[in-house]
Amino acid sequence: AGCVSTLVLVKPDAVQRRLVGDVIGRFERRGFKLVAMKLLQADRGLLDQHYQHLQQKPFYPALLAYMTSGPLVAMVWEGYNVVRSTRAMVGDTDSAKAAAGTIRGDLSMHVSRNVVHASDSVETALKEIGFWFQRDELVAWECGDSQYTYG
Ligand code: YYY
Ligand code: MG
Repeated sequence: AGCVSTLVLVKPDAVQRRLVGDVIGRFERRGFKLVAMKLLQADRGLLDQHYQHLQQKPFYPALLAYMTSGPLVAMVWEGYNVVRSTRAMVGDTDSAKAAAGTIRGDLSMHVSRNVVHASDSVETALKEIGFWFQRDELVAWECGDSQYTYG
């Protein structure tokens, strides 16, 4: 809880399908503050760090191929309870089980092409932001609307 940050990746399928704006728009409209963003081609070393806990899974080679298949957009979003709230907005890992209204439930059919990543805990978020961003890429700025989004 509290005002924290989370890592969101708009995965290569979403970039190819021109869904970047849709995904960003959802987090913007929710009221979260964008503090870092870049388009990049991820390499294996970065993904091995990011998906450290999945390296022994049978689907890992396919996941790596997918995640390196084209550019993705990495972002850091900040706001009240942002880790938990973005996970709720993203929906179930398995797109077929993701509720309508969630990003995966609206924009994706299958677990292997599930459009977005969002950190799953505050501790994971801190680690993941460190994998994807340098400190000086995070921009500190004041939201003009903060008194209307926090209460
Ligand atoms: O955090 P989240 O993305 O919802 O799921 P994870 O369990 O961390 O798995 C990361 C990533 O791995 C998932 O978004 C798709 C892929 N994956 C897969 O391709 N097949 C599976 N059976 C499980 C996960
Ligand atoms: Mg995860």
